[in-house]
Amino acid sequence: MKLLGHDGSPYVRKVRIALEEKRIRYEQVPERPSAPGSRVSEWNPLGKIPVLVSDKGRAIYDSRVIVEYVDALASEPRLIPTDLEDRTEVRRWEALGDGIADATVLVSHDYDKIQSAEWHGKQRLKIERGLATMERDLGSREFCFGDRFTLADIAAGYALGYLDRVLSDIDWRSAHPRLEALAERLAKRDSFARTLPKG
Ligand SMILES: N[C@@H](CCC(=O)N[C@@H](CS)C(=O)NCC(=O)O)C(=O)O
Repeated sequence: MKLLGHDGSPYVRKVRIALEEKRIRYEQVPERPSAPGSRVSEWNPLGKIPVLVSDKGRAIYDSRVIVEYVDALASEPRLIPTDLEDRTEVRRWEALGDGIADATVLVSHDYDKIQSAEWHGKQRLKIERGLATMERDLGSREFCFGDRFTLADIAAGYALGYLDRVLSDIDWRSAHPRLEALAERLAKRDSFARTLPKG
C-alpha cells in the first residue's frame, strides 16, 4: 500500500497517525500537488493529497475516507466506534479538527496577503470557535471521546500540531488549558512522535 503525500500536509499526518495506531505497513511517496510534473491528479482527479493507493492500484481519497478504510482493515484498536451515536460524535470531532486545519491552511497559505483583513478575521474566528468547542467538549476527560483513544483524539491532535507549526502567533494554550494537556499526552504517543514533520 502506498500513501501519496508529503509530511508538511496536515491531512497526510492525520492519515499517517491512523496507520501507525493500526500498525499497518505502508510506503510513503512524498508527492506535492504543486510541484512541477506532479502526478497526484492521475490518482485523485481533485489533485489533492493524501491519496492511499492499494496494492491492487485502487486510489482512495480524501483523508476521511482513507481513515475509515484504514480503520476497517484491522479490527484493533478501533478508531471509529460502530454504534451510530458514538460514531457520529467521533466524526463530529473529526469535522472540528478538519475545519480548524482547513482554516489554518487558508490563512497560512495567503503568503502575499491577497485576502482582506476581514477575510483573515473570519478564518481566525473559525479556528478560535473550533478550539473553544473542543476545550468545552473535552472537559476533564483524558480522551476526546469516551474512555479510550479514537479518531476524535487524532482529529484534535493533528489540528493543534498544525496550528503550532504554521500559525504560531495564535496562543491557544493560554485560553485552552485542557487542550494543552491533551496535546502533551498525545505528543507522547508513538504515532504522533513518528509522524511529527521535521523542520
Ligand atoms: N479534505 C481533504 C483536504 C486535502 C487537501 O486540501 N490537501 C492539500 C494539501 S494540505 C492539497 O492537496 N492541496 C492541493 C490543491 O488543493 O490543489 C482531505 O481531508 O484529504
